[in-house]
Amino acid sequence: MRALQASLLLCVLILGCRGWRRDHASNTENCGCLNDGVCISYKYFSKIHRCSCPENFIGEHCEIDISEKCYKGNGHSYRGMANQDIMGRRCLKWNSDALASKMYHANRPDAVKLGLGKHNYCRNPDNGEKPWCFVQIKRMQLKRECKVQQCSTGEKPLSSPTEKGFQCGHKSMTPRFKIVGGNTTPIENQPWFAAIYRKLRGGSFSFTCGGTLISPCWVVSAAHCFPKIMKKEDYVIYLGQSKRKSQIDLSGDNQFEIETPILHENFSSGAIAFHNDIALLKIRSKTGQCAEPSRVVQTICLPKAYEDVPYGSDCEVAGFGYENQNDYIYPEYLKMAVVKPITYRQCGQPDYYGTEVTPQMLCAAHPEWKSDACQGDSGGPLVCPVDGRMVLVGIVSWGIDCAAKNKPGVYTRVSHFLPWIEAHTGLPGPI
Ligand code: 4AZ
Repeated sequence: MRALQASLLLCVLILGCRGWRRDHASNTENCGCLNDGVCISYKYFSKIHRCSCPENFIGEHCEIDISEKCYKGNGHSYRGMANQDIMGRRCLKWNSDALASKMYHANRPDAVKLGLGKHNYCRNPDNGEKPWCFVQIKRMQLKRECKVQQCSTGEKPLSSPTEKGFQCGHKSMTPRFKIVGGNTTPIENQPWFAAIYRKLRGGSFSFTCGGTLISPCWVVSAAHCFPKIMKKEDYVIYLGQSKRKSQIDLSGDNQFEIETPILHENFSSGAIAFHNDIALLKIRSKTGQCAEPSRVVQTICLPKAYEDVPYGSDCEVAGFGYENQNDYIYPEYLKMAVVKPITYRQCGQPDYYGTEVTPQMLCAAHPEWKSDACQGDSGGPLVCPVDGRMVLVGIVSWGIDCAAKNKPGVYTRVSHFLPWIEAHTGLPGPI
């Protein structure tokens, strides 16, 4: 390192750098220049390399973008130069000795990939909510969110959390045939599905409800899955699993705990219905990270506020719920069924649910009452296709029996809770 600096100084002072030559072929091996930076070596000392950066980029690897004034999505790819926390405190350099014992610092093997280096610019290496940095507060180095704006993205068709690497509503695999009755499905076909387990009195865990990943750090579920007597420590959430867990593995991949549970403040139970049956769960892994995208983990798109999919759309409900109403064990593998949303008017008929159903709810059923959500599917997703992507239209909430004539499944109508979701997660509105 020192030799390189000395030679650069020599070059600048004596030779005016005319001795540097482009060295395209060895770019990746020798320099690792990013953003179209070109690896150059000094012709008299050909083992000495550096990156020559295009306009707007600086840094050893041209990794810093001086023109990036705001961050996109959750800022995982932000490479700008904001360097203060929201209180205006100066960020510590990622290579400072004080951060050596932290999880994120400039000496990690993947530091360049994460945007960490010999600088104090805000980054989001853990794929959290927004760029952050460490600041010195008394004798501690604490992680703090940064003073940096999210880029405004203008009007796009869906509210789609587009955090780096996630492509909401896209499946990595679609079954070749259309599933009509309920059927077993690999998680790749429902990669937003979250399985929620609850601690039993003996200390073991048992499957309790479904949920849906709406952004790297947030799962949405039903409020009735979280009785007041339970603590957040009593739950474990898994993403990316086709098979229901009969035991919780401690080192589990894609295993999350609840950092913050937010139950709707007006949640209540009626005679048979649940009202405002929605909960947001901020998730984090044992190492403090949010979800990472993969073939088996994907976010779902959110609908636009108060906008519905057409009645009669082929929507999908997924879960580990009972296969028949009188069952007493949950299936081993994830299942899904195709159901169609029906109008509030029809669902409110006296032979359906009468006045129990409200406009904050959405009913959906199989036209011949052959498939439905059932006990244990609560909290899970009802997703429908919109412009080639899947959108979260409902959250499994309640119903009389399962697949019974004139008794559709009833779902929390997500489009009516979009302002509530935005207010509590800070997720961007329709983008
Ligand atoms: C339940 O108990 C439940 N058929 C969820 C959905 C339906 C019935 C029961 C809809 O979790």
